[in-house]
Amino acid sequence: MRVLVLGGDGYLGWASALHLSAVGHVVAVADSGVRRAYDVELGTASLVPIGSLAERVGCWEEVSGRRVEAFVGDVCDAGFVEAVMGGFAPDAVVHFAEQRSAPYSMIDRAHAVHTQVNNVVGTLNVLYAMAGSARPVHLVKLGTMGEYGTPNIDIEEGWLELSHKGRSDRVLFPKRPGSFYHLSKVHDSHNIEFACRVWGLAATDLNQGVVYGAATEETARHPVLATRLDYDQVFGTVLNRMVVQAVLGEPLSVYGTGGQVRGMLDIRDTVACVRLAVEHPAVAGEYRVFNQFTEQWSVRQLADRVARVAGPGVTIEEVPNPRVEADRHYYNAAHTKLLDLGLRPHPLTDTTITTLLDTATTHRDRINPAVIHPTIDWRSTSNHLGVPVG
Ligand code: NAD
Ligand code: USQ
Repeated sequence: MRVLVLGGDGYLGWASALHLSAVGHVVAVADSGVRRAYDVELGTASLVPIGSLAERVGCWEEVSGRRVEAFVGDVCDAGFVEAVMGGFAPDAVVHFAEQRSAPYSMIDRAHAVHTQVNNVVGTLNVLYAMAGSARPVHLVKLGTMGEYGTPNIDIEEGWLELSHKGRSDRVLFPKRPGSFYHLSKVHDSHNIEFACRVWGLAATDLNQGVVYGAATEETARHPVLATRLDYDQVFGTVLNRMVVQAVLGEPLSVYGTGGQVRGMLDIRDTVACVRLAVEHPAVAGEYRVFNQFTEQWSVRQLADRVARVAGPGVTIEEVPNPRVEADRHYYNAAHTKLLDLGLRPHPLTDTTITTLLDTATTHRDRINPAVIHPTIDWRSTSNHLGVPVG
């Protein structure tokens, strides 16, 4: 298949593009480079050094003999999206190209507006380009488990059979997200479902949980193929951050009491799930949702696990929660559809944590301790990055 990966320079987009290419698909990536600009804005950088997009695709061709075409541009530019879609003629578009940090979206008005405009407009441009395409295109869109929030009922995969006053219907599962970023994904989901219903498009919304891990089979083949790894308070995800804190000898930061439960998965499972979704497309008019995670953990359980594997001297600290979120709640989310398609998960093991600790130790001199502590307070409408919460 011909697969266009939007956001193909990012943590997951790059790894997914290589995996799709490795298994024989004809792959192109498109990216504006805005994620690298956020690094400059935030005074941080990927823990693992990464090459430029041109260096990366050049290295992949040398290592694998396979070519990945690279397009540089903004998906908020409708002309760019139409030109790339028209020129490359994909069978599937995998859309990762969004501002993906919840804390970034909660800094202040400007960052909330940027997040929602970037994400919602980019996705609308993709939907319009698909609707205008002469050939059918399957959209595989990265959504998030955080769209659902933490309801006091079981979470289904996107849709809910509802009975009300003696009548019943199949409705989109109710959403109660926890940040302006997560809300942007809810808005996307509604727009995608509408486009499938009205224009007959085919789409898979991958409601992904929190990802951890530094490498996949393909990114490990050469240092220039490494994908980015974030540990800062804005873009670092919880397990990746705790591993870096352990290597620094700093307490592992549990926000609040750490009772908040999240669906999580290894980056090796992300690339496998994306491939499964691409290779088993939705049909015309179908909007389907897969909950993309393999295990659910509380933040406290994760911290305990990292502390045990990292060894004596690593402590855990409950810090005032900068976010507004429940830290005691019911959580039971369905996640069978990708397993039914053949996903064979990599559960979190001590070896995975040890490998991450080794990666962080190798690049210890690149860690900037100043960007780790949380300073973005959900309760404030105007945060200053350097001012501690609490
Ligand atoms: P990332 O920030 O590392 O990568 C996103 C890429 O998209 C970046 O390279 C960025 O430059 C690009 N991009 C952003 N806006 C763009 C635009 N308007 N035009 C062109 N390129 C643009 O993020 P990631 O961790 O790889 O996440 C990828 C997707 O997966 C996101 O949509 C995110 O919401 C979703 N997701 C990520 C996680 C996770 O834990 N990392 C979990 C669930 C869902
Ligand atoms: N947390 C801590 N300590 C930390 C960092 C985080 O306790 O040092 C807690 C947070 O309060 C939260 C949980 O860990 O309860 C997860 O936080 P996170 O920063 O790892 O993840 P999140 O902000 O939810 O966002 C990440 C990705 C986002 C994706 C989402 C999937 O950045 O792109 O959509 O995971 S989900 O959480 O399922 O919505």
